[in-house]
Amino acid sequence: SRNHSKVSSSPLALQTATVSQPKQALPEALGLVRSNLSAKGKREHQQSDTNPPSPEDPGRHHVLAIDVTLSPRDPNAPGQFGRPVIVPPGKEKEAERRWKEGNFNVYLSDLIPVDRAIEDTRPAGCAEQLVHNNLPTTSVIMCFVDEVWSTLLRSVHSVLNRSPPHLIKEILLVDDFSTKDYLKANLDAYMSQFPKVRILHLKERHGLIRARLAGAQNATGDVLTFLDSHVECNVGWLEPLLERVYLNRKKVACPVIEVINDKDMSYMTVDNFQRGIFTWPMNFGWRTIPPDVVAKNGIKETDIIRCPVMAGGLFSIDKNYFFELGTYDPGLDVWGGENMELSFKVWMCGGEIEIIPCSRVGHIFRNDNPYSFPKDRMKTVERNLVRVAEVWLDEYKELFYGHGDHLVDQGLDVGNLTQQRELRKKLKCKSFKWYLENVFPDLKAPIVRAGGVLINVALGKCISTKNTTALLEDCDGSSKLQRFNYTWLRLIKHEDWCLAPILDKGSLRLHPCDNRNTRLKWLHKSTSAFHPELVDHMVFENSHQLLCLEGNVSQKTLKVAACDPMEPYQKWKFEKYYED
Ligand code: UD2
Ligand code: MN
Repeated sequence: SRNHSKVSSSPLALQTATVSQPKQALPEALGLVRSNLSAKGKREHQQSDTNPPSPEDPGRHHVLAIDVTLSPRDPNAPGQFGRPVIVPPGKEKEAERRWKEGNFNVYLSDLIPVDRAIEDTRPAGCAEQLVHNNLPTTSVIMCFVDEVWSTLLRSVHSVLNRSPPHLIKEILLVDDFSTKDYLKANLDAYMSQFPKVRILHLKERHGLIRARLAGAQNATGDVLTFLDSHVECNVGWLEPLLERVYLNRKKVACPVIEVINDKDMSYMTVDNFQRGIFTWPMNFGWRTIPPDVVAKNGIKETDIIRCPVMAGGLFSIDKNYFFELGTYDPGLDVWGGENMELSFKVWMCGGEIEIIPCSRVGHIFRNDNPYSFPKDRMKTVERNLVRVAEVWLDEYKELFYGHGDHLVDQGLDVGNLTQQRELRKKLKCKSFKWYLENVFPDLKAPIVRAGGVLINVALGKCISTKNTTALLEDCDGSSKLQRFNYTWLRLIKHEDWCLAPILDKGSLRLHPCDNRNTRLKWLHKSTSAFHPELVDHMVFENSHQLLCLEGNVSQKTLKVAACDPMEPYQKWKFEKYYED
């Protein structure tokens, strides 16, 4: 049967960074301090007087602590200051029913103010940091499809309320062909009260990647700042990002992504020292820098963290640099993989990706996309990842294919890649090997899964090559003829020759290797996922049956026979396994 191991190769929504207990805000106390401010009538966009005195440096200033919501109209409103909210008695059913509108607690989002205050979660020291006076302006680009009304508004208000106005060239809302009536009827009118907000209505569904490109092409600011449409930007979020881009236009700056709880809408902070990483087959994740490394290197909470990959949704990038890099691969559809693509591209082509701990933006993490995919969801994400792997991973793409099950094996069309490959050449980007050694040395990326001699466990004999055949011999670890590599694409390779399950008078045939030839693919160890009893076997999967490689007792010959979990002569072992 073709019942392969169903290893999900791509989660369909971003997972949360590890979350610690929310800092216990003292809302009352904060409210007090904040009402004091409002007593002076400061409800305009201006620097609050909580800022420390100006530094000596004439070219720089302390990060502006602009927050128009410091003294909210209604301090007792639900969700105010990022507090958790409870669904009122009797409304549970309604809240439950509305969950699916956004795959989070939509009812509560509608209940809390669109301009609520949230706690300043920046680490100590951030407010005292200096940034340049002449920072570049930015276009904030927010793509959305059928976003929940109150959530979309809260995202926009958080930008307007907590950013220095002179740095916001515009807020570009890219409507990726939303279908919801409330958006069609009200969005343009609502946003028309904010001169800086522009709406771009796409004429067909582009998916978030091409929607961002449409935004970028229409942007007039120096820097592009991408945000999801269900976020809340925190105090002082923007300047630290722009400062990095200003210092070096090839830096891509990401805020710490905090958590707007999907159930109670509370604003929660996340653990410090987390890097954006990926594991095979290219799943994005967070990895905390180990405490001893933090201690040994004296890393501070405010220190910038270099990341092998970015989460994808929230970042600032110099506009011209983005276009120099060839933007995203426009062949990527709907959702997924574009964060990998841009991350590899940036690092391998001379840039850097950083998380800036003094910049913090909350995001609603959902367990599933709330919108539909024009084509099959799994196939869409898979196709995107294959495009990335084929253009950027070099020989390491085998690790991508070897982990989990891949639909390309079943004839998935990933489209033309010529332009993307040419772009990489034109930009003279470094190799993926360079990336692994210099940017992500802690990624386990053995190019083969196993290697050395291949022993028949029960017979204690090894496979040896003779011209274009292979047979059993006494093991000799020093003999070149007995060296094999088992690759992630499941080939058993001796140099450029591969073991084929074809017998010729007791010997196995060797064929020129071909990564795409399924007739050369052996399952070993990885079989455990769907046939745990055959884990030590060397399985060849024919169209309708499983065959196993078997050694012949007291002879040098080999055979291919029906798999039998109890048959000791069917058990094989490589000298060395590189998997963990
Ligand atoms: C994460 C990223 C997201 C994107 C994605 C991988 C964060 C916080 N989020 O997933 O930005 O990089 O990984 O692709 O890092 N959208 C459209 N058209 C579509 C689909 C989505 O405009 O066809 C919008 C959507 O409304 C949202 C944004 O794109 O504002 C990102 O989508 P998401 O929130 O479903 O992705 P998320 O956060 O799970
Ligand atoms: Mn999102």
